[in-house]
Amino acid sequence: MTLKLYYASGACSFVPHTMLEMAGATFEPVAIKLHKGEHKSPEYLAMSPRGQVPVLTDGEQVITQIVAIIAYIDAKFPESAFIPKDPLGRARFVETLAWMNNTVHPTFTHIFMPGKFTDDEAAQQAIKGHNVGLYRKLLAELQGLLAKAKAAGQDWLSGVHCGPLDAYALTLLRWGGIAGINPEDTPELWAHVQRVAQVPAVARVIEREKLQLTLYKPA
Ligand SMILES: N[C@@H](CCC(=O)N[C@@H](CS)C(=O)NCC(=O)O)C(=O)O
Repeated sequence: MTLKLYYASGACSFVPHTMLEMAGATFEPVAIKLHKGEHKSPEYLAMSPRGQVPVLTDGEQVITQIVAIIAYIDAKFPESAFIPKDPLGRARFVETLAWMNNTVHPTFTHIFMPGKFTDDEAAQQAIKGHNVGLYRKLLAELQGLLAKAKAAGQDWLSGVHCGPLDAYALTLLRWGGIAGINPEDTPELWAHVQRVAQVPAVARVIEREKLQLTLYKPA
């Protein structure tokens, strides 16, 4: 069965994209241009009615939602040990992943796509401004989680090696730059992200997606 990953450059799909590269999986990366609305095309919606990336297909099976895709790739490539096996390590991994996916990520959606939440343009500006403040605090919290991991002797957020939580951290910090947040405001997190970017499998995805690590432009 052929694995296909539908991804958009710089989007949250970066996380499973790096996992597939780290696992040395044979897969077809399919680029979707969100700015051109390719995720809302009839063909794409017929495949995945939620109209978002990432989507992983394995033969006839269509899997959406980062959390489910991460769990699937982990189970398919057990030798990559993406998710810790011990009960507490596993719970801590899912705890951070869930928080990234259900709290930090949607906060950025309010900044990047405020039109999803209201048609009122003035309200969109207010939503955006308010969420930039929240996002700044969440990045500081993420830096705190990294410090905690390091204090516990872990070099990576994901555990003993670079993994999905580290790729998600890179994505979230990069998005901070789009929101006008200087990565230097969270220097330990920024240093970590630069280290994540040098992991060969991650570097290959950065190249394929043609990403700049920071999009921050001083005002
Ligand atoms: N809850 C979804 C969120 C996916 C998501 O927000 N994807 C974004 C890119 S980062 C997207 O496709 N946005 C386009 C849209 O929602 O119209 C998941 O975990 O996979």
